[in-house]
Amino acid sequence: MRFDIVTLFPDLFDGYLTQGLLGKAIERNLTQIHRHNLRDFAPDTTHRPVDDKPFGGGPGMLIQVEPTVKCVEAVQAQSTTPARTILLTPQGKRFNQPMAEDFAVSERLILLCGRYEGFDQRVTDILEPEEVSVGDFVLNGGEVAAMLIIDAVVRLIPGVLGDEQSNIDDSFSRGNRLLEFPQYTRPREFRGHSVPDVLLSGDHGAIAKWREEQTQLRTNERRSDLL
Ligand code: 6GU
Repeated sequence: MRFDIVTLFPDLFDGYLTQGLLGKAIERNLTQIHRHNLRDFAPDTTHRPVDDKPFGGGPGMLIQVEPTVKCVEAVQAQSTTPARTILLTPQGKRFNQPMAEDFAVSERLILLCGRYEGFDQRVTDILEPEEVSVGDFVLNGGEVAAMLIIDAVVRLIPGVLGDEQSNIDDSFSRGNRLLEFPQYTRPREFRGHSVPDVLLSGDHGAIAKWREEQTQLRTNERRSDLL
């Protein structure tokens, strides 16, 4: 699966793309992640501005339509596989696990990261991207949202996780939409805090029952909207 990130700050992704699970997935060619600098598509090649003041007035600057549309068209043309285009904006549809699962079955995603007050409306009118938000808060730009989406999607690509089971058990996946039960590892006791006896009992039936109860309890306490 290929991701194309369109951004004014491609270097923001440097560490993110080389570390951990994602770094491994790229090394193993399970995913390809390309970055594209919007500034490369600025019509004025001396100072390469890509933003301007909104018509009608108002605070801040908007990303202009020309470099954005040209950049996305150039990226689309790099492959014969058509890409789904995602525009990251707090005005979008809220990202969640079913959306991640839906993205994970597409071969190519273009992620358009906004900055400033967002994009000229004609970017949406012309490219007809899917507008996606990662939550009810405002970020300085779409880059962190793009990382979040890539993170959630890449781990659903077959072979990325060591244990294929581990994303079936994840909270919010299609198999289990409740919160996860608490887990413990060694030592058995730390500063008077002990591992629950049942987990040391070797009674697999009792362990499964305890975990199920903990899932219900936790979900009820923290996210009763999921029940
Ligand atoms: Cl996708 N972008 C920005 N700038 N802020 C956000 C967001 C996206 N999702 C939630 N807040």
